[in-house]
Amino acid sequence: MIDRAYALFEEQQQARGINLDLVKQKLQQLRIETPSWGYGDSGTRFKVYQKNGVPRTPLEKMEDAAQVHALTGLAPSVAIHIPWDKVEDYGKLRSHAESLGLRIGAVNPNLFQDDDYMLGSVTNSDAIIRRKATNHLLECVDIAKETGSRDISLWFADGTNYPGQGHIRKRKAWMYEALEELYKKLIPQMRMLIEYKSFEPAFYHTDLADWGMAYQMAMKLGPQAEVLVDTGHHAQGTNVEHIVAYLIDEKRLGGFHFNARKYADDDLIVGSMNPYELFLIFYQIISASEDQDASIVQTVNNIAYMIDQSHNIEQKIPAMIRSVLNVQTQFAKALLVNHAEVEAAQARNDVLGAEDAVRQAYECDVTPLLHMIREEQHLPLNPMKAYLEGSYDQAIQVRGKGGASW
Ligand code: PSV
Ligand code: MN
Ligand code: MN
Repeated sequence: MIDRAYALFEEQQQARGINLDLVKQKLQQLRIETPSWGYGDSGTRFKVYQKNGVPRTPLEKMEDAAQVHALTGLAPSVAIHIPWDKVEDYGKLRSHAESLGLRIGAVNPNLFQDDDYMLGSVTNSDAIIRRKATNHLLECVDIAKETGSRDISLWFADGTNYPGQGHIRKRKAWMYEALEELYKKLIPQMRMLIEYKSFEPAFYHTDLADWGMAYQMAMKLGPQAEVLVDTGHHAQGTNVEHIVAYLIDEKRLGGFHFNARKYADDDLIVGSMNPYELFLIFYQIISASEDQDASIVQTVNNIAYMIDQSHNIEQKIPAMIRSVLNVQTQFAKALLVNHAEVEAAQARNDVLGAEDAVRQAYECDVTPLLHMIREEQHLPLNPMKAYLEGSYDQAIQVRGKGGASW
């Protein structure tokens, strides 16, 4: 059945001029990092619902993440958040992850859950608080060395609520000062990824509000600083794939935080609201991966695909499986764009022809392709079903309620 469906799919794609061997090779290389905080209890400012079976420790978060990887083959690394994932011995956390077939990914400092940071962390007008915040950033580099992590992933809640509340230019200088100190502590194989967000928790101004500000900081800092695009951190209607193409071209796109949004930074399951946007992001990335310029290709190869999801009412592990699979589906579809066809249409200024060539790939049903890839890797054809029918969920119920939360 799988073979028959795949044979038909192959025939159809060959007729469209697509080399499926290459597509399969790229699909097999796709890796998505899941966030430790996506496994713990989280919610909105109104309520955090405590779920039964939620991990109680960072070690248990790794165990849950290992399920996602075991069933999908797509998620071999886990981002950690300090101090949410604070442990005595990071070497132990690392070996626990490795014993489960995982590795520890990006280290995320937390500069937003301490009373001292109410008016800013690295941009606070009080030098003592700025020092404390910068020390935390430096501590995260030490942790990354122990966990073997390449990336320090930075998101700052810093901003103000009212005009005049803070000195915007002084805060900009303080932000740079802290980032520069962090940059100097990175070892050569490390990177810092600078995330931006236009609003929330501050509502008048945010110190790193958009990709341009993050990019400018990265440029001033040096080649180990890059921009992280969180898909939920833009104003409604922003063309995120344009930002992606621009940053790749400038060789400063370091990674993503994928999630879905309807209104604001909703942190919903990836691909649940606007899968076409995700497809178009991958279309830009894949098109850049075929560039003649080797440094563009290298930028693309180093992009960290990460999920940043916060579950309020969802079951944690299935929600993560859904996200990871949705990323894979849109990536697979984007691999089916016939770039020569798009370029030919562009060359004749054929607006509708170009749009059609891109959309055609999105409209393909990639199920036979994904089934074949999973079968070849000895994975369940339907990882979600396999999880729901398996015994893991039952086994973790003994953890009870009141597990780790953010
Ligand atoms: C807050 O907006 C946020 O969702 C950022 O996107 C961070 O990456 C994440 O929390 C974890 O700190
Ligand atoms: Mn994020
Ligand atoms: Mn966010």
